[in-house]
Amino acid sequence: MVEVAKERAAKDRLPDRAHWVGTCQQRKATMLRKTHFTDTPIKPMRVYEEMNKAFGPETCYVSTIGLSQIAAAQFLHVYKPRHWINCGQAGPLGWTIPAALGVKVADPQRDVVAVSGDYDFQFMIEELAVGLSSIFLTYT
Ligand SMILES: Cc1ncc(C[n+]2csc(CCOP(=O)(O)OP(=O)(O)O)c2C)c(N)n1
Repeated sequence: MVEVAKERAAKDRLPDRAHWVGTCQQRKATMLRKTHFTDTPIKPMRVYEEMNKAFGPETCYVSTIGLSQIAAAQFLHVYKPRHWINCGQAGPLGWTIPAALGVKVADPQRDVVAVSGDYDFQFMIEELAVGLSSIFLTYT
């Protein structure tokens, strides 16, 4: 597509979308999503806001699927490449715990935070025992 676009641009056959791009950029800059809520009972956004405060820029998040994962993708701040580990598409419930353990095994220095709903969590909860029985996870 890029090649075709370049060919068309060279022949002056590419529509000028600079105005549309400009309006998009202006909306992105001025219509920021509200993320700060102080309501009681607390809203999910508050949880992610506190997570952003608690976890540093080195944190690696692992999540599978569900509302908690969708909101995590929208509200958590991820600062580095490959620090948002998500199975993508129609994620299989239960993936989060073993995937998070796998990230820790692959890179023991990494701070790993698994974001999981209760249903996802219980699907493969036995993997916690696998983690506990090996050297990479300690119970405190
Ligand atoms: C093995 C499997 N079964 C069913 C689904 C369909 N499904 C996707 S999200 C979801 C609910 C997830 O609930 P929970 O893990 O508690 O997360 P929440 O949405 O509450 O954050 C279901 C049943 C799935 N993705 N994988």
